[in-house]
Amino acid sequence: MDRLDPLLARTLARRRLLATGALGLAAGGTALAQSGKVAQLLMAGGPEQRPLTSVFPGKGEMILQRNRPPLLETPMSVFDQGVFTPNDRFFVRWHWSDIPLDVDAEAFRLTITGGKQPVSLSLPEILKLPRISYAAVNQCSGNSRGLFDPRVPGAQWAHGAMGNAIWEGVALKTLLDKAGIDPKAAAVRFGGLDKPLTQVDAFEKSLALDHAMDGEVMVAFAMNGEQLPLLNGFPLRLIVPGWYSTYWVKSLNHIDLLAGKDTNYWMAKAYQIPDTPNADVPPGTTEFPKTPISAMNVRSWITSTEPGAKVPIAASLPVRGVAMGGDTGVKRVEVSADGGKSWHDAKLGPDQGRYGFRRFETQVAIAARGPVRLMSRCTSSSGQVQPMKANWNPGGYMRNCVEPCPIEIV
Ligand SMILES: Nc1nc2c(c(=O)[nH]1)N[C@H]1C(S)=C(S)[C@@H](COP(=O)(O)O)O[C@H]1N2
Ligand SMILES: [Mo]
Repeated sequence: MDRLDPLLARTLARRRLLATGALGLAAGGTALAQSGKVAQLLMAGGPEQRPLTSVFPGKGEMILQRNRPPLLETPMSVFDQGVFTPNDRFFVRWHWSDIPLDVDAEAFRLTITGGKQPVSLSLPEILKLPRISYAAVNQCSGNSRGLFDPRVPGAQWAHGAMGNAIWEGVALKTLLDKAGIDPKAAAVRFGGLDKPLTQVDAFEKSLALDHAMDGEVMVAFAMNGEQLPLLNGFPLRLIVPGWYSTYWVKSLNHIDLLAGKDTNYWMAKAYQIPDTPNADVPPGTTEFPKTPISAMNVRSWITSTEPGAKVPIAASLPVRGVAMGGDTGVKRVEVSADGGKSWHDAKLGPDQGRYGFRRFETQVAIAARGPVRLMSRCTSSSGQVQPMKANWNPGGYMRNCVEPCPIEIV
């Protein structure tokens, strides 16, 4: 028996997933019942509060950044609990408010146009194809944007617009081979069930043909062994391992092979970064050569302690966290307890593959009561090291500097 048969059964049973009222949409998107609990986030100007919410279907307690369309951030403490981010705590981001609130899994079709022949596949047909699976970090291009100084417009995320999961699905190549690649094809465009409310371009992204055909880019139907939560793209989403999640199109239902470059807004105008090392330009700069955002960079975060925490004095303090190499693995993580003057190597957790998180842990010695600046610094398998100085660009993209975690020993 196929081990994902229960998944198929659940997928097909899942016709109406969300009631509109549950998303607060019927009430105009404002009347979300709140618990009154707040999260304290360290942003560029100092600590800021955000409401915590548990009212979104399929989601546990999340930091509410915006409710229509939902922008839900994962609290950092979730990353301390394991290397994989549970589906019900995984962050959520949509651009347009007309998002799928229910999906008829039986009627659903994934179409491919622009190939030698048109393809239309039902979910049971897709679930019968050969599968691939790997761990990969899904990180928003603007993760940590709220730390940009000077501040920039856009979703004011702290560090929780990311998550690591085991994705399972069909290699995009397998699907494109079914369509047959026209020799003139240059790019592949992906779109989902969500729609803009006005006459503007739908959220569609594309990849160069050779990237789309690399055998790793995946059309996923499962996340951590379960069907995708509706808010994370049920029933299918694109996985582009090592690249920012702007390319990871959710509720994917159409794929188009294009003869030329994609000129739609989301490829040609949005998500452009400075074509400079680490997308860095002097603060305030607006004119620079641009290029579409692509691969992620090396990062790490301390998850065992929140910034601002008051920690009772002891001989040593355990420090844990998660690290990622970008589009390569993690080679090394160092930890500092003196604001970056001295560093020592942390112990790395099991290697989950080049695209996933890797946990690290160590103990730091505590000499006396008072303020301590904890830091972690990751080196990727390709030798990229997190810089001490933050990058800056007007889109608030690709932050990856060493993040200080100031605490107080009491
Ligand atoms: N269909 C669709 N897919 C989308 C988006 C969207 O607006 N619509 N947003 C993208 C962006 S910018 C991000 S950060 C991720 C967020 O994925 P998640 O909500 O599963 O965490 O979805 C990506 N895929
Ligand atoms: Mo994003």
